[in-house]
Amino acid sequence: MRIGITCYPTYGGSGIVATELGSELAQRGHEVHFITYSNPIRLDPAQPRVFFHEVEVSSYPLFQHPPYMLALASRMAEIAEWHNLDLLHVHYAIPHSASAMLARQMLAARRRLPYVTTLHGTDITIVGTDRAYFPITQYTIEQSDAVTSISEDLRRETVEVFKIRREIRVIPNFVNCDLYLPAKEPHEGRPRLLHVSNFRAVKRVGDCVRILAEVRKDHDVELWMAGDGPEQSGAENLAHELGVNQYVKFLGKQDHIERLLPQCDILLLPSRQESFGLVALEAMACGVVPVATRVGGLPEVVIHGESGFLEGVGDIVAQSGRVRELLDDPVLRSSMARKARDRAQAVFCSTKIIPRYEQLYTEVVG
Ligand code: GMT
Repeated sequence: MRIGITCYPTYGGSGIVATELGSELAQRGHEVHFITYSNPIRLDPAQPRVFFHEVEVSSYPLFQHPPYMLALASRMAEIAEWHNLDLLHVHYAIPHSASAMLARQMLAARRRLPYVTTLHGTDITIVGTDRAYFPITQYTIEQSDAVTSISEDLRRETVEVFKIRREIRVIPNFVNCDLYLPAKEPHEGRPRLLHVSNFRAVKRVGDCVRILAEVRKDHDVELWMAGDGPEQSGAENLAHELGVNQYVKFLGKQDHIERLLPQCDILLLPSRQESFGLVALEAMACGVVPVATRVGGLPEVVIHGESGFLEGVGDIVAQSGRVRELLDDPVLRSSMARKARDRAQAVFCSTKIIPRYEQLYTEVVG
């Protein structure tokens, strides 16, 4: 098939899932056209059957906000015609679904161009429910030729909040189990906690620092923080305030999480909301045990007490307690690490999930 993919090309789970999906589809023989405002971060454009088409948004003094949605719709329609696309697959509803709907309409007289919308989380739970975007999000979801959600929890929430009557198919996120592998050797130095995110408020990055400070009372551990975003300086200040700054390393944005994860022991994901928690899955594939919060879709990914631990949001005592438990009991940690890897492989391996998207495309294209 010839598939057009649109996503946010920056750091963030939805863009990563879209990019890795495109890359896996190309490896399976499909032709994949990324239509985005810049080259997706994890995309290798040299890969066979992968193409990148930039969306340029020109400005004009009259525009207070350049109309990206329109530029994207025009580009989608143009690329669909030039490359004879079978369908568009948009990741993150806002504004990609609206652009795809418009592109479909623009070409309707000449060709069919169905579009699939994949809901990732904040497009529903935070941005989509904003009054400014609610009606258009609801409408473009209803209008999609197919809609998928990355967890059952997000599906339920979308149906409840937006009163969606059409089918929303759950296709969970996936991980390439040949790329994300456990470490062959234990790493040197102190036990290491890792956090990876875009450092937005929803991630509660300060909690990672608080957990470190708590655990350091009786364990010599360190914390690596990968990514960046608006909450980074707050986390840095907090580390100074709590006197643990020399044990926290801010790594900035990382392109190769699969290289970073095996150098760490425990993943911290103390988010207030997480519709899936892709990094928890990536950690599990690398045999790094997640200590996360019991929110959103995380219980669908991490089985509490088996492949990781889930505790209440903001419950530093409970989350630190789980970290201590894992540090104090190497047998427990290695058994949970093995179960985490097994679960990632058995349920979320890309070889199992990508065919579900292919099946959906076949149904949509007809
Ligand atoms: O977590 C973020 O803020 C980024 C966001 C995104 O859209 O890039 O992540 C969402 O999509 C990811 C991929 O499907 C999920 O793993 C994340 O759980 C989800 N984030 C939230 O629900 C907060």
